[in-house]
Amino acid sequence: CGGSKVLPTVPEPGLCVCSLLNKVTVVLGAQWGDEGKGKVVDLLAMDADIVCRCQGGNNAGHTVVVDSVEYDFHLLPSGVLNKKATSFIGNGVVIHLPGLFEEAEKNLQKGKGLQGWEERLKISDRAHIGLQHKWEKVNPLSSLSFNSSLYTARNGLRVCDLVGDITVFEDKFRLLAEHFQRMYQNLNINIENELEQLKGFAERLRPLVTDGVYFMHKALNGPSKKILVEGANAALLDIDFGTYPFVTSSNCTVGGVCTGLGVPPSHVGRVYGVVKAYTTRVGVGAFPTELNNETGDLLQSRGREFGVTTGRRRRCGWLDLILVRYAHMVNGFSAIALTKLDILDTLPEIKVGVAYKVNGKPLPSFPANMDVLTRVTVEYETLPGWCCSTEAVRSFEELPPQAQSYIRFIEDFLQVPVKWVGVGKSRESMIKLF
Ligand SMILES: *[C@@H]1O[C@H](CO)[C@@H](O)[C@H](O)[C@H]1NC(C)=O
Ligand SMILES: *[C@@H]1O[C@H](CO)[C@@H](O)[C@H](O)[C@H]1NC(C)=O
Ligand SMILES: CC(=O)N[C@H]1CO[C@H](CO)[C@@H](O)[C@@H]1O
Repeated sequence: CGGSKVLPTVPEPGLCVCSLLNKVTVVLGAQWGDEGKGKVVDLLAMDADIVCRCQGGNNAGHTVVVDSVEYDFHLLPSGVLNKKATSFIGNGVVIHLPGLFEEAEKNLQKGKGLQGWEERLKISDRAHIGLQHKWEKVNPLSSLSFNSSLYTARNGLRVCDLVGDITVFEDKFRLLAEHFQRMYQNLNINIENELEQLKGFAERLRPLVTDGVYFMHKALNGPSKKILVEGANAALLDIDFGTYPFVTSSNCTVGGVCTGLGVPPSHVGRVYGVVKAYTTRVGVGAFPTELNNETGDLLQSRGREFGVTTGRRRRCGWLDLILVRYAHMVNGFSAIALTKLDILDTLPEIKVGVAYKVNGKPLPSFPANMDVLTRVTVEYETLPGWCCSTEAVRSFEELPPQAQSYIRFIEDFLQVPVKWVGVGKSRESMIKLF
C-alpha cells in the first residue's frame, strides 16, 4: 500500500495488512535512577508525535532545561513541552490528582513551555488514582506495606471510576476509606473533604480522559508516527529486577511498556538506556562502587546530586558496569545515552567496576541476594582522566582522547553503542555520536 493509507483499526480476519505498524521508542534508566532521562526524552520529544508515560507515580522527578528555564516534572511526560506532540499518561501510572494539577501550575509559572498543556495531554481511563499522601503509606499501589488482602488490592480507584457515575465512585471511595481506617487505627481520613476535592478534579480531568488501549492501538496502527515512551525510575528500582526490597512498586524495565500502556511486544522498537558516567543511589542499601571519601564528595557536589522531589543527598561512586550490564540483560538496549560525563572532568584517574567477587570467587552476574551484594568486592579498571573542561564540547571528535577512551571502554564492555554523551545541563550539551 501507499505510505499513508489508514488501516481499519481492527483488521478483519483474513484481510491482508501491509506493515504500516508504528513502533515505540523507549527511554529507560539503567542504574538506580537520576541518570538524566529527562534530557534524553526532551531531545527525542522535540520531533515526537506522541510522548507516553507507562509506569511510576509522582515520586520520580525529571528536570528539563529549555531556554535556561528549569522545569520539574513528576507525573507529566516531559514531552508536554513540545507544543506539537500529544502527551499520554498510561494505565501503569498512579496519578495523584492534586499533585498533577499543582505540578502543571508550578511549571506554568516558570516559563512558556507549558502553556496549553491541557489541550496536549491524554490520560488513560484505566490509570489508578493515587490517594492523599497520608494514605499513600498504606496504599497497596504505592508502598511496600502491601496488605495481601485482595479486598484492598482489587478496590483501588481508577480514572474511569472518577469520570463515570459519581454516586458509584462515592460509594467505592467511602468503602475504601473506611477499610483503611479499620486497618490502620491511627489513620485519620477526612472522607467528605477528600471526596469533595476529588469530585472537583473530576470536571477538569474529564476532557483529558481517553480509552488508553484504544488510543495506543490507533496510534500504532495508523499513519506513520513517532511515539516515545519515557520510563520513570530505573532498572535497579524495578519491583522484580531491582535491589529488592529497596525498590519502587512499579515496573521500570522494558516489560512495563507493554503492561503500562497496553502495547503488544511486537510494537516495541528501539530501547535506549540512560547511564550516568558514574553511579548514584538514594537512601540505604548495598552500593558496591560507593566512594566514601573526597572523590565521592566531589562527584556529589559537582554533579549536584540532590533529589528533585525529596532534596535528599545522593550517595556517589564509580561507574558500575556489572550493574549496567545486568540492566542491559533485562532491557536489551539498542544504544546508550551516557550522561554527566563533564562531572568527571577534574579527576586525574577514573575507575570503572568490571567484576564482582565474593570470597575470592568471581560472580557471573549481578546477584539477587542483597546480603551477597553487600559482601562483594569490586574489581576495577583504572582509566586516565582528562583534567580539562568538556562543557563546551559539541562533537565526539572534540572530546579529549581520554574521554573518548572512557566512552569506548563502556561500549566494548557492554557491547552496546553509545549514541549520546551529555556534558552539561542544556539541550545543546547532548553530543550525538551517530
Ligand atoms: C490485612 O488486611 C486484613 C483484611 O482487612 C486484616 O485482617 C489484616 O490484619 C491486615 N494485615 C496487616 C498486616 O495489616
Ligand atoms: C577514594 O577511594 C577510591 C577507591 O576506594 C580511590 O580510587 C580514590 O583515589 C579515593 N579518593 C581520595 C581523594 O582519596
Ligand atoms: C502496571 C504493571 O505493569 N504492573 C505489574 C508490575 O509488576 C508486578 C510484579 O511483577 C505485577 O504484578 C504488576 O501487574
